[in-house]
Amino acid sequence: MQINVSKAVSAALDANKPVVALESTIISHGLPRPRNLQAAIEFEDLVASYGATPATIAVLDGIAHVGLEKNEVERISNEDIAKASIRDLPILTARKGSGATTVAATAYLAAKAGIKVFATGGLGGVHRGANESFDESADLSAMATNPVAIVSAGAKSVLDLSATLERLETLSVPVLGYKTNFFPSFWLSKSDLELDWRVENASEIAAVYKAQRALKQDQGILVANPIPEDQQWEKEEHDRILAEGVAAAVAQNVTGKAVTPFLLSYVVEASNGRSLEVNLDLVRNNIKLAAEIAKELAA
Ligand code: PSU
Ligand code: MN
Repeated sequence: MQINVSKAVSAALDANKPVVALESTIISHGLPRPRNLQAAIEFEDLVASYGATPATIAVLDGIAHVGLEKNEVERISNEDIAKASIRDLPILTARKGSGATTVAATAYLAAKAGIKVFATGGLGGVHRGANESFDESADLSAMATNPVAIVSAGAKSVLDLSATLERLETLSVPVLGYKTNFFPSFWLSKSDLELDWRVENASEIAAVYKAQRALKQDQGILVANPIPEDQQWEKEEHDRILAEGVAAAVAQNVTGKAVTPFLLSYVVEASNGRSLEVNLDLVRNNIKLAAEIAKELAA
């Protein structure tokens, strides 16, 4: 597949300056219009404000773009484009189609372009009821094969977080709790799942990343970065609306790649936008840490 690295991103990579990858599925399928365009621009500006170059990644007309121009950011926000995981990339290439890349596809393309750090909202994972549905995000297997540090507020609490951590263990993906001993639960700062490893700063994370390369391992790192407690969603409302959303997905027979966008938009509506504000805040929080890690790795 042809990968077009934007001028700004390739200049930064050539000069060994910090670069942070951003995904496009969250823009096209995770956030409602027209708020999504505003968010896409804000995320890029935030990366830049922390001294790194943003590289939003998407597939446009069969070509993978690493770093988007302004009109391309508008395209992923306003056009109805497919949600694209790794397995969709060859199909979009053959058909000259467009796709918003998931965490999995973004990590894959970032790694190909030589980008080491990626900020998202929440990683995909094992869905509740996966013992019957087999619904496990390709984000997990992608983390096992792409050497990118992904900064995420844990995984979405609509998932089976315990099973998600078990799979990450099987896949040999290190999970580092940033200033926490517990796996964050996306809109909530913590779950009751304890992590093996806690780190206090970006330089510790960069050291693990470098050690992984020295060991010639193919895995990335999941940096579990909790939203600050005073910004999290109120637990009672969170638990109630999530249970409703999961039940609605089952009742309406939502399956496959439609599940995550369905649940996200369900909770945004049911919470009158409260979950959306928390979602945006946790991405902002992840971008800050990702930029710090990218700067450590470029130093
Ligand atoms: N995190 C967010 N919003 C999102 C997603 C993650 O804050 O929309 C997206 C990511 O692109 C992730 C995808 O890769 O949800 C997971 O989808 P699935 O469960 O179908 O693999
Ligand atoms: Mn799935």
